[in-house]
Amino acid sequence: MTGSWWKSAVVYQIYPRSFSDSDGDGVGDLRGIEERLDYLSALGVDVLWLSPVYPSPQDDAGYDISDYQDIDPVFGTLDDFDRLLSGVHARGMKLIMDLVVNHTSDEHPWFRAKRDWYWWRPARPGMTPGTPGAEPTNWRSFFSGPAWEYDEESGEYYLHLFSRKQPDLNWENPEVRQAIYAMMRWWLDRGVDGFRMDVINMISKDPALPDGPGGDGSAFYLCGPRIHEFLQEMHREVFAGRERELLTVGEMPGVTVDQAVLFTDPARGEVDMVFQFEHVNIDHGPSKWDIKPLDLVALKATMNRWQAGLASVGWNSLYWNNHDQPRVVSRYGDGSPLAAKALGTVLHLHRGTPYIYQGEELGMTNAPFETIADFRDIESINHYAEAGPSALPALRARGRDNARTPMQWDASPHAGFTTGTPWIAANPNHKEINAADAVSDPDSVFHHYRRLIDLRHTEPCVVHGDFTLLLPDDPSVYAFTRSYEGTELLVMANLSAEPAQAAIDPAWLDAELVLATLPDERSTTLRPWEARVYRR
Ligand code: ISL
Repeated sequence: MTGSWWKSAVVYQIYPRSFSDSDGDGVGDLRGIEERLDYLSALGVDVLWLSPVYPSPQDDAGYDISDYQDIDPVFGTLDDFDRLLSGVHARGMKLIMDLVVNHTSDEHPWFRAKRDWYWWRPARPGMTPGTPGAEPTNWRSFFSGPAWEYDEESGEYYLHLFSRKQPDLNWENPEVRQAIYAMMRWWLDRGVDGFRMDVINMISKDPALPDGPGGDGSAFYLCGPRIHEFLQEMHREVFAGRERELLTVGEMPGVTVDQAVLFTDPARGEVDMVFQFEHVNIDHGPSKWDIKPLDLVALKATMNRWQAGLASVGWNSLYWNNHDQPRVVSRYGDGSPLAAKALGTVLHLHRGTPYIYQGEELGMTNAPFETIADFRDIESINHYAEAGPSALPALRARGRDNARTPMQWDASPHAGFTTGTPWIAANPNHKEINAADAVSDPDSVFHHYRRLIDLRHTEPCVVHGDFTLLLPDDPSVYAFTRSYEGTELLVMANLSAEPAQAAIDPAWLDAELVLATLPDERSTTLRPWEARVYRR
């Protein structure tokens, strides 16, 4: 909204539960975030995105909201929020909120008072309500089991694409939409700078709610019939005419490039950018637990398709990590600081707005979960209940809790996150990987990320340059150029543990080496996990 200021911005995602605990109750909070603002400002990020801090039974770690216009006591108060927001603004940063309006908590007062704001359906004809298989459709929930919960009292079922404590709102009802727009205006009037919109491409459903193949109803709720109409209405009702610089980013599982062009075409007034999922879905089968090794050629191909598809209209968001994904340095890297730098370099030099997830700038890794008792996430716990102990290797590799262990501030107990007992154990590697050490070491992942952010702020080619993928079939080297008004950048990274010969024009070795993760050897051979950026 208002120009395209966000094209040169870098966004930092905070997962408040796990960021910084000021009061020793083991859960991060708003005052904890406030105490860390100078760290974020030193990193150089422009925008902070807060995962949900609203009152919530915390069934899905805050993505089940029971009051949209308050703060959960575990995180603080509205006064704490206002103080945090002014601290963010005082440092020249912005703050966006998580907007979770595909569903509420079943403990939101709306769920009892406003039955027709949700999706209710009778049992399948001829079946006894409440018995297995009698659900209105065969849809499966993202968190295992059917997407329908039986309600004894009314004898009907309600739809929940996520947990049974997250009933889906019925956006067909105009009262629902107006209530949400009013709530969004309330936050903007309070001073927030925009929203990250949770599963926003699921708000329009085919009202017939037909059965889907194998229980997959996604054809009837992903980018449904009225999705563009709803987002355009939201834009008019909430954002249009506001003079401030705002940011909207829609989380959209299953979105295609063609749809993303429509969602992000500024002329259509929908959202500024979307989170797509192709690049984080390529290392598994139809189920996220069916894990496969990374195919780098396929990763480059999908990234390239998104770069090309949004080159002239629309805009990309760029991310490796968030609170739902395992840590990229463990997933697409080998867990080392060098791999963290290489992956960061590749991502940040694409065209689009980069998102950093807390701890990514330290090279934080997946966690050494041993038994199911080490996990906290409903998705992992439900999957284990359904699939049994054989699910553990996949949970360890891909479980969302990998992203949710405490932010590693220092080498002290619990990584300096809390003086109490953390709600989930800190990764023992905080003795080696932590912010205190990283900030004082000019060669750290942290300082590399700081330089990447600085390059975006100072080199227009990073923001605006055309993107050309090189060596698409090379299984180890990720290389591309960017070009803008006579400036050309070459990015090349060896995303493997073996030396790799980069088949690029050796004349590039005479260009200015803008960023490098290893000492300059003026060679087209890249050392394991080495990354370089040249400019000419
Ligand atoms: O995490 C996922 C992969 O298992 C996704 O399916 C994820 O559930 C999906 O991306 C939607 O995520 C968002 O909505 C969920 C919430 O649990 C996630 O944390 C949130 O990012 C429901 O609100």
